[in-house]
Amino acid sequence: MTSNKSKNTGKASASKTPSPEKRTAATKAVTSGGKKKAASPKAQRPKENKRVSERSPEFSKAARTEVLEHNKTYVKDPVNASLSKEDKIHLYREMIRIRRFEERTLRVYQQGKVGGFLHLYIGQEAIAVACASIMEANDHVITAYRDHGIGLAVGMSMNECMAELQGKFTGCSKGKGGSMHYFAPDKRYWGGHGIVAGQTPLGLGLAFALKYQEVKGCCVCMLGEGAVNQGVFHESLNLASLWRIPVVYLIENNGYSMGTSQARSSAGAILAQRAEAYEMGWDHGNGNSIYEVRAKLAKAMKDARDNQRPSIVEFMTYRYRGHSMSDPDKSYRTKEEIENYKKNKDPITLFEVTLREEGILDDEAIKSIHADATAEAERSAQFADMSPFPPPEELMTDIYWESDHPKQRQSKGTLFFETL
Ligand SMILES: Cc1ncc(C[n+]2csc(CCOP(=O)(O)OP(=O)(O)O)c2C)c(N)n1
Ligand SMILES: [Mg+2]
Repeated sequence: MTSNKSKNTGKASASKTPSPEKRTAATKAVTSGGKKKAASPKAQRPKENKRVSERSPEFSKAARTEVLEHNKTYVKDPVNASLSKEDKIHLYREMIRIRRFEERTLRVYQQGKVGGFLHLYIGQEAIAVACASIMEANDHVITAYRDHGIGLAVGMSMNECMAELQGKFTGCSKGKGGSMHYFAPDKRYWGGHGIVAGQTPLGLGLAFALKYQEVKGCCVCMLGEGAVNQGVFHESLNLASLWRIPVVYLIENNGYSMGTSQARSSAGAILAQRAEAYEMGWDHGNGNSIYEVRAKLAKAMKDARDNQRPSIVEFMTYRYRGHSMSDPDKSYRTKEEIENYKKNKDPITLFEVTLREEGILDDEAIKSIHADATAEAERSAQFADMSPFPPPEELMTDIYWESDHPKQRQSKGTLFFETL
């Protein structure tokens, strides 16, 4: 086992960032603490919502000026300066694909075809797409249950994702995982985990394996801001720093853990700063700006790969929909707050404005990208409808008691070391 006690230099990789935006969350008591017995997702299913597109038609002038000014800095970062016109269109397309997919899953859920929960990623697309776009050949990624966005971004097909949601055999986990358990080991994507912060020691383990095998790479471990107070996260940070494990903890700070705002649950404004306690690097930025996420995350990942320096990078973002489909989303935040994000900070609109300004996108191209993504999502819903459920004997496969030893293995899954 490799142990390395030399110290990281703390804030070295942190850039000067403004205080996180003050969120105007309503502070009224919420029900997510567990007093009310959770009704089944089906029972709480909201009525069919006709307006499924989250795309805001108007984008304020002030917001437009702000984003163009903001991106002037980040477009020059080497990781962005090297992007071709096609690369940029690809990033834009991937964000649209995620949004259209999520909107389609919402309808599928409302039609009663999804068992269990459904946590939508709408509003957070820039982070997943940025992350996948800078992963190198030996980099890995793992996340929590809000896992559709990164799944599509690393290259999973809408078909296998949509089928998984509906418990179909053609799904990525043969219909046995559902929304919270997307996996694509061939793409070095390790899921899809329902226990808050449960993925944080696993991400550490993936990164440790890289170090142990002397493979140059890193693991990006995504987590919500609600996971930072879990003990296991701190145990993971401790070992990451002590053994210099190439892991990057990427906090997607959408302001809420279920119905609890950050202000009500966590001490300190910038959560990534907690890295200092472990002598790790940290950074903080705007998660709605894909250029900024790419610039800051690329730096952290490079530091992990090249110098075995783990870090925490936190990006401020927002989810437009409730925590999950069973969240009526009425008691803990205001409609105005949600509208403000859609209207002025939407990651897709921000990038669209930027790419128009750069002369890369025009009305026609935008229209066709949207139409393609909508059609692809529609096809995936049809694919899932036509797919079979797993046969009963599948109940006894892919379960924990199966040996992982190469000679005794019964499962057909992919093990981590086989991907190296
Ligand atoms: C250990 C544990 N405690 C509680 C829960 C219930 N729970 C599910 S999601 C969630 C909120 C997490 O919020 P955050 O980490 O901010 O992620 P987000 O949903 O915003 O993406 C909670 C408390 C759980 N799944 N696991
Ligand atoms: Mg959150």
